[in-house]
Amino acid sequence: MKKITRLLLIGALAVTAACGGGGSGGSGGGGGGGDGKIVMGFSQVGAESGWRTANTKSIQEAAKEAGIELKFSDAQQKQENQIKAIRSFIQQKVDVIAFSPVVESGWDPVLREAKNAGIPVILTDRAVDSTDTSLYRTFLGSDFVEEGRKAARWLVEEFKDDPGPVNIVELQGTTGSAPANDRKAGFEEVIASEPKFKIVASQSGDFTRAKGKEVMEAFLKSTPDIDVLYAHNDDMGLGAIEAIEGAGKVPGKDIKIITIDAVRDGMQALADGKINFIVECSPLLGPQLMDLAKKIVAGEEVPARVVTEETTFTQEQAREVLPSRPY
Ligand code: GZL
Repeated sequence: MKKITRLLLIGALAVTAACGGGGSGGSGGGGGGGDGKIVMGFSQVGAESGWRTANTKSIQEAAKEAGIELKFSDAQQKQENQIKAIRSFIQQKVDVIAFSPVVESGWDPVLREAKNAGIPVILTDRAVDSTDTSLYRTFLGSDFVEEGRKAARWLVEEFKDDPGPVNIVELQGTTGSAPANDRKAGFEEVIASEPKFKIVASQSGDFTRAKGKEVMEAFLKSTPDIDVLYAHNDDMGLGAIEAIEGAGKVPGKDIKIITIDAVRDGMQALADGKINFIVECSPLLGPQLMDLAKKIVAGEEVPARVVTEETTFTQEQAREVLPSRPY
């Protein structure tokens, strides 16, 4: 009789261990924090732009609101710092890891380490090019290809009565990043059907105002007859405006400018007529990210892809919405 009792007891203990809630390593259930709180390790790209600042604020405020303990790391736009941070989160046995990958490639080894540690990973803002989609649970962020298409569709309409050639210079985002690759692809896909549009120069401005100004100064020296600037974010466009004015030209008139993001400074320049069109890319991902994290830690299914809603702005629309813009 004793033997049967012992076997039943062992079986019961084994079942409890397998279904045990929470605890570190995101095995579902509660959180890893001592007080049952979910602990999230977040690796942020850096602080390179107004968009990034707004994104960081959204994540930090949403974590507080959701009662999630946030371990936040700023990678200063270096992939090796993000990999170090993710390894540190694994060591600390957080319940869930979220990050915005600064570039698309080179993530499989560290994501496999997180998977082997039983810690779920959420991609937010930018994607990775891993073919093994089991390495992360979901990707929350914009459709950058569509953002590039929206920019080009406005350009085609704006220049529909112009026989061309229409000479375009392009300030690309961070080399190798998903937004830079995809915004370029979407834009080129749409102008491909209109041979009058020519990208006569294209270079990375690393999503920063300073670099955008520097590269635009070089474009203005080396490239005659620039009709349009397509900048992958507002910050590079704002830096380019300084260069254009420094060259004695009028931004928004001598050179039409299209940017992406719609942060406050960009919207102000749009309202002032220095930018002609902005495609919105929402940084306010915090609340959705925390909701996804809670569901994943609780063992619930989540969609593999969550696309953020966003729109576009003309100069007139910018003047209307500026007073109520949250960032
Ligand atoms: C887009 C984001 C980009 C922004 C830039 O989701 O990754 O990075 O467009 C930011 O402003 O630097």
